[in-house]
Amino acid sequence: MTTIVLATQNPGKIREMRALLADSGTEILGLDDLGQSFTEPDETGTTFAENATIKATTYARLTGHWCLADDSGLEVDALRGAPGVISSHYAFGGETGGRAAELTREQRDAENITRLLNDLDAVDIKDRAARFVCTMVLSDPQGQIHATTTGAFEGIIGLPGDVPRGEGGFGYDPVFLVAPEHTRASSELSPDEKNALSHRGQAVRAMISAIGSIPELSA
Ligand code: ITT
Repeated sequence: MTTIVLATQNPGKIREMRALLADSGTEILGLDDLGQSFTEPDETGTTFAENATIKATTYARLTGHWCLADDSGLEVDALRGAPGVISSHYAFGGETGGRAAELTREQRDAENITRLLNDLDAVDIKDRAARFVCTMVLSDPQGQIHATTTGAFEGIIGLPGDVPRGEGGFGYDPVFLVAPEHTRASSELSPDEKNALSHRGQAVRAMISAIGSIPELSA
């Protein structure tokens, strides 16, 4: 069985991707399973595809394994697509150093949510459409790309007082009300429900189908 390493340092993504890839016919490892620590590559791209490519190819060359990377984020229509590729560090203007580097991931997520709700303060509920998007890239150990897949998950950003809520997921899930009902935040879905609907679930399912036509991985 060929090994695929999940090229992400985000535990929320690892949890979801492991569940989604359980029946992929490949051995799935996280970076943590390799017994060494890795410096995160700079995500200098301006698109999700560019950043997913940077992560997949960098970690593939460093680990010597096939690597699957996820680059994802939240796009809010009223903010002309922001936070977009800087979703993980939105409250810090996209800066990964300085104060952002001293905080935990959970603290950064909380500051990102506060910033988002403030930015949308004057925006009516009917104009709060948003979506999570995801691009996944699969690289071989030499850094050659073999597949790129995408997914999108539609919803709206809830009004302060109604959100944040729920305990599941990560990132912006506590403020993202899932379309078409907009009655539940994605943090209120079970892991299986979120994976069935989400941008990441869609991208992984397309990736499993792509893996099926790569001879080295489907043997
Ligand atoms: P890696 O680069 O190590 O994979 P990261 O968290 O830095 O981890 P990204 O640069 O792709 O990853 O940023 C994705 C951000 O978008 C993530 O930190 C969340 O803020 C947000 N996001 C993506 N998918 C999400 C989801 O399913 N639920 C909630 N927020 C999500």
